[in-house]
Amino acid sequence: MTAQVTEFRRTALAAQVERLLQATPAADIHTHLYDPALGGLLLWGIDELLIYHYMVAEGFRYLDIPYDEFWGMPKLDQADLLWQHLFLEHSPISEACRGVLTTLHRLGLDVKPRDLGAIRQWFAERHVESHVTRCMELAHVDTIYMTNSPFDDVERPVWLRGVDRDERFQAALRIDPLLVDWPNAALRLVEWGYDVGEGFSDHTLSEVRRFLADWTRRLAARYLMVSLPPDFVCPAATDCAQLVERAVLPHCREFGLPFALMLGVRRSVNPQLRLAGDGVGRSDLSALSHLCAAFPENKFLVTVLARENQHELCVLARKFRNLHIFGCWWFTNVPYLIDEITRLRLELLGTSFTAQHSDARVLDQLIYKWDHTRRLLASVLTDKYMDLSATGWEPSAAEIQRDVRALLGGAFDEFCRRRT
Ligand code: FIX
Ligand code: ZN
Repeated sequence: MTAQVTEFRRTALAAQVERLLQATPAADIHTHLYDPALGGLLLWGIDELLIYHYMVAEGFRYLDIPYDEFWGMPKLDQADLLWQHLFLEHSPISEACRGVLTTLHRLGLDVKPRDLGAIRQWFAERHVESHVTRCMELAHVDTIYMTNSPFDDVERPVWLRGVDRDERFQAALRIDPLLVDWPNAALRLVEWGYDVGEGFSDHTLSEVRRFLADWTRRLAARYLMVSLPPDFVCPAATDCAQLVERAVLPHCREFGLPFALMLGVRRSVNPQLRLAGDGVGRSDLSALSHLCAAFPENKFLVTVLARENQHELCVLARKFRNLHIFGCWWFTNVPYLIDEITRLRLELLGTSFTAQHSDARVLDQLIYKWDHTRRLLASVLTDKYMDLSATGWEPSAAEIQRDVRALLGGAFDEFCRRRT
C-alpha cells in the first residue's frame, strides 16, 4: 500500500470504528451509583460533581486553609471554593476537571462564560428520574452495576424495607468490612442475628455464609466484591485469607457468582482528606495466582490499581480462564494510562476482558467517563485493525461490532455465564 492509500484506509477505518463504538451500549460493571429507588443515595448535579473526592484531592494542591475548615463548610461553599481554585485560578486540565467540562458540554450547557450560577440553575430545573435516563443515553450505558454494602447504615435499612427495583440497575454485594475488619464485622453480624464466635469454627463459617446468602438473595446480587490493600496475602492464617477461602469462595460456588477483587488500595494514606485520602501500592499478585489455581471452580473479576501490576495481571489472565480483567481503576483512569493498559491487554488477551468501568459516584460522571473511554478505544482499536489490514485481513463491520461488544460488557456476560 502506498502511504496515501494507507492514510485513506486509516481515516475510513477510524470513522467506522468510532461509529460502531458510539452505536454500542456499554454495561458499566462497577459504579458507586444507586437505583433511584434507594432514594437520596444517588448523587447527581453540579455541586456533587465539584466536591467529588478526586476534585477534593486536587483542590488541596492549591488550597491553603486547614482541612477541618474545609470539612466544616456547607457543601455549596466547598463547591464554590473548588470551582474557584480548580477552574478559575488554574486551567482545568486534569482528567477529573476536564471530565466536569465534558459532562456539562454533552448535557448542552455552555461552559465558556464560566458561570457557575447559571449551571446551578440549569441543574435545579432537572428531575432525578428523567436525568438518570438522559445521563445513561448520553453515556450510552444500558446497565449500571451498583456497590451495595449491608454494612452501610444508610443503605442497609432501605434494603430491609424492600425496594421496587429499576431493572437498569444491578446489584453487587460489597463485603470489605467483613474481610478487612473481621472483629468489628463479627460484632455487627451478632447484632443482626448471626451466631458467629471467635475463631473460624465450622459453625461460625456457616453463619457467615448464611449472612452472605441472605444478602445475595435480598439484593439479587450479580457478584460479590471487595477492594484490598497491597499487602493482601493468600494462603495465610489471616482473618481475610481464611474468610475468603472458607466462606466467600464456597458461597460464590454455591450461588454460581464471580468474586470481584480490586487490588492495591492503601486506605487513609492521608486521613485528613477523608474519602480523598486513599493511595496506591503494588500488590503481590501471587495471592491472586494462588486463588485462581486452587479454586478453579470460582470465577474472579479483577482490576489492579498500580500501573506496575498491569502486565503481571495480563499474564495471569493468560494462565487462568477463571480470571477476568476489568476496567482502568481510579488513578489509572487517565487517558495516558488507559491507552497504555488497553493496548497491553489487547495485545496479550485479544478481546477477552472488559475495557472499562466508570467507578462513577455522581450520576452525571457516566457521561464523561464513557465519552473519554470511547475516544481512546477508537484510536487503540483503529491501530490494531490497521495492523491486521497490513496482512490482508480486513476486519468486517460485523467483526468490529462483535469485538466492541465484547470489550463493553459482552465478554463480562460471557464470563459470568460460562461454566468453569
Ligand atoms: O474501592 C472502591 O470501589 C474504589 O473505587 C473507591 O473506594 C474509590 O473511592 C473510588 O471512588 C475510586 O474511583
Ligand atoms: Zn469503586
